[in-house]
Amino acid sequence: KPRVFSGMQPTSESLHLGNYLGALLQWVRLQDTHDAIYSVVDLHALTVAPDPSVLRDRTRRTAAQYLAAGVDPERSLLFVQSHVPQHVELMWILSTFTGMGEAGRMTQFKDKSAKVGESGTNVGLFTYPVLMAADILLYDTNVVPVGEDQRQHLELSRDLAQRLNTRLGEGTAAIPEPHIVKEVAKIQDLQDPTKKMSKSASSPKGLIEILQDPKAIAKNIKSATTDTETVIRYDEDAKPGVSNLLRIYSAFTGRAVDAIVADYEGKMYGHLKSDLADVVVEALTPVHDSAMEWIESPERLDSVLADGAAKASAIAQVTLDRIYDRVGLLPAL
Ligand code: AQP
Repeated sequence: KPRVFSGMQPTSESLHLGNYLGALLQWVRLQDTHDAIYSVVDLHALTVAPDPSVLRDRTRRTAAQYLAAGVDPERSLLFVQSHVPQHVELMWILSTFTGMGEAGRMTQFKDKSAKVGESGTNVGLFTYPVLMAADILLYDTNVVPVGEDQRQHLELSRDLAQRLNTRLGEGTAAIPEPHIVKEVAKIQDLQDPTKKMSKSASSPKGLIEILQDPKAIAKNIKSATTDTETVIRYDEDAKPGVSNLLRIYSAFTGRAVDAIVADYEGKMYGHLKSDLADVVVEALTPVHDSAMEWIESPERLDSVLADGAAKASAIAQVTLDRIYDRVGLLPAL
């Protein structure tokens, strides 16, 4: 079976709808056809200097949400990145294959460091995509399900894999393919639908969070920014707000956007929002409840994570040994 790998950072109390539709639901689907490995990438989260007292809790909460959404530990490996030390070891090797200019062109680094200014940024934020490449290449990953915002990072992972094969011989690294589902790859902020829904940049009203109170979810949907027209139709440029709501509606119901638009002919934005709020709350309630059960049984959760880390580490060590050997490191006796 082809291998799928992906991860998310434990940088908030709850994942948002972009994380859920753009990534997590794709992870769940790919388990049927792929050998799946999913990680809570806590080392990546250190780049934003999280409060140490909340990071551990958010790491468990993020894993709980993976499980609640349908990542099945019987079929997939689920682990915390810092439990598998090979990620950092491979990252060092890859950093020696990465050009300064190449890393400096990453738009996420440019955007995030521009916000905090050069003195507020850190080297970890700069090398973030190299650690991400290590995450991916360590498992000889074929497919990486992510949202649109990660496309450029994935391109770097592919370039690094190709470079390893050119310099160290074919078969050194597998070349990963992005799995980006166009319709859900960029869920927009409800308040500012020209921007992506984001853990760090969205206002609380711009977000829909999996673990949010259903009333707050409905309220945020009902106060979503639309436009001054009154017609419900799909037009990403002229009507980004309405188009975003239609895409979310379509993702949850499995119905085509055109069919939804036809249903709402002659109706008002308020109708669409109110129905969408019901659809989203109904779909997220079982996920919310299951996540809370996992969060309330940390021993059970930690045992799933320990099992995942042991198995992931065994796979990772094989890749790391191969690459250490090919770059010419002397094996320890
Ligand atoms: N708005 C989005 N629409 C679709 N997919 C999205 N993803 C994130 N936002 C959207 C995808 O969710 C995964 C989360 O990866 P991450 O934890 O590394 O977070 P991120 O990409 O940095 O995005 P966030 O969650 O909104 O955080 P910030 O605020 O830091 O930008 C990835 O697969 C991502 O593509």
